[in-house]
Formats: sequence, C-alpha cells, structure tokens
Amino acid sequence: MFAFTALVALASAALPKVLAHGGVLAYSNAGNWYQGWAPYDTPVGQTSIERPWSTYNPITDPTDPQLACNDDGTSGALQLTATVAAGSAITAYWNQVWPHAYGPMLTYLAQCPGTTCTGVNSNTLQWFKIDEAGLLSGTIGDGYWGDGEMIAQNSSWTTTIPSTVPSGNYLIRFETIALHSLPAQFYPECAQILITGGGSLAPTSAELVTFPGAYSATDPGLTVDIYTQAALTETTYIIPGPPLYGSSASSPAPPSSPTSSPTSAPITSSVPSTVVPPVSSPTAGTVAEYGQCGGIGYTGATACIAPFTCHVLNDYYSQCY
Ligand SMILES: *[C@@H]1O[C@H](CO)[C@@H](O)[C@H](O)[C@H]1NC(C)=O
Ligand SMILES: [Cu+2]
Repeated sequence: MFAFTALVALASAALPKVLAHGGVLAYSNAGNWYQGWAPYDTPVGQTSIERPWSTYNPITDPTDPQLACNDDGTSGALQLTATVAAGSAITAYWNQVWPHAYGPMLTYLAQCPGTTCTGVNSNTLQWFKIDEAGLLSGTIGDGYWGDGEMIAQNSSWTTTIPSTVPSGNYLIRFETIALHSLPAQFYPECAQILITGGGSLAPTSAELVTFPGAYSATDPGLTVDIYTQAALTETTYIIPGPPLYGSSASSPAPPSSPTSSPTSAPITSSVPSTVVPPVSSPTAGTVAEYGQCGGIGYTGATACIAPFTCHVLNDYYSQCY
C-alpha cells in the first residue's frame, strides 16, 4: 500500500515536467514499427532510424543551429535507415498525451548526397515541405489546429510520402510548432529513410530551404498572439516555411508523352474530414488549460476556465485548450 502511494506521488510529481514537452518517440510505416531514439538514455548501443536528439525542451529561436533535427545534426554510431515506399504513409508518434493544441504541424524531406544519409550532417541539407496543417477551423484564438488534430490522432501525425519524389536517401523531419506562448516553440525530430519506387519531380528552388534558415523570428505564423481580442475573430493563419512541394509550378512544364497525365498531383493533406468540434464553451469553468474535462470514467469538473473550451480527444479523454 505504501509503495503504491509512494509510486503515485512520485508519478504525479514527475508528470507535469514530462507532459510539458517532448518529441517523436517512434515511427510506423506499412505495418513496421520503428522505435525512436531515447534522448534520456545513454547513446551507447542505441540503434534507431531516428537521428539522435537530446532534450524534451522546445527550441524557441528559429536561428538555433539545432533546428534541423533537435541536435548537432550528426547521425548515431549505430544509425539505421528504414526503407519506405513512395506513396506510402509514415506516422510519427509523440509522447502521450501531447499537451500543446495550438499551432501547425509540418513535415519535411531532405535528400542526402551519396548512397546513405549516415554521416551526413542535417544542417548541410536542403529541405522541402511535403505536408502541413495550420488553423483547420475556427479562429486563431479559439480554433482547431493541426496540433489539436495531432493530439486527437493518438498524439501522432501521418504523412504520405509523395509518389512523385525521386527515389533515394532522405531525412524526414516531423515538426510540431506550439503557439500557446511566445516565442513559438519548435519540436522537430528526424529519421533516416530510403525512399523506393519514387517519381521524377524534384523540388523547385523556391521549395527548398535550410534549417536554420527556413523560419524567421518575424514570420507572421510565429509571432501571432492567440490571446488577443482580435484573435477571436481572425480566421487566417499563415503557416511558416516554404510553399508545399509540388505547389509551385515548375517552370517550363516538362514535355510529356501524348497520353499526358496531370503533372503534379496536389499533395494530399492528412487531415481527415471529420473535425472534432468543441463540446462546450462555458463562461466560468474550473478546469485549467490542458486539464481533463471529460471522457469515459471521468467524474471531475467538465467546464474549462476561459478562454479555453473542452475538446474530445478520444472516448477516454477530453481536454481543455
Ligand atoms: C497510439 O500510439 C502509441 C504510441 O504512442 C502506439 O503504441 C499505439 O499503437 C497507438 N494506437 C493506435 C490505435 O494507433
Ligand atoms: Cu511543452
């Protein structure tokens, strides 16, 4: 009994810290599960497709040299690479339950020179954006964001590798940006993948960026204050970074065969059509931001303190944000 109580006390003491931040802990693709890098374990002996990273804390400076992959850019001593088919979906899993529901989700690829990404520093690469989700519905101040969608999807994000990208060795960079406080918080991690069965649409120069370099501290999408009165009516949010891969028409369209198919299919976003609406908008609740406000088996208070509202994340967990 004592041990159990002590354990609960320990767990709850440690919880706020763990829940506050984090990163990508695992990946899946085509039924394969890939354990991520464990930032708080010794690097010795770690084998993962994920590039090493070292802290759950966010990056808050867009010029931080660690912005590419949340570390110094090097690969692991026993670095692995996952083989991923172009056109297939790859999912990144953040720690549960991801706490930050305001902000965009972004996914990038960068092709490595040579025959492997191992040994290639991520800071030397050029990245292009293959997926993004900003403000999905509602307003800047009280809307439903890509980040909220990520939380609702089991604190994970699924991106389809465009079938048009050339085959080869890439780093894939999943990122969630949190806007609940300023400066904006960046949570990027990278994994090594070998893309097979790809196409021939190279990203245009307008679509290629470096990290750091892609973002600026003055970007409207990074400086927006979600707590102003104006934010409660503003419905436009500008996602930071370059235009999506395939969205900027490549200058002179390549001559195609007589049976020409549409050139570059738009990149499908992984946003499902059903968006979870806020279930209530109380005026004087008691549950704090990120607190639980509902779910099967939950018997506590259900009204969020203003300006937050209760959102259903799954059958077992509703959260104020
Ligand atoms: C939810 O994510 C966890 C990893 O965080 C994973 O183990 C589990 O299989 C996922 N559940 C579903 C239904 O995808
Ligand atoms: Cu955090």
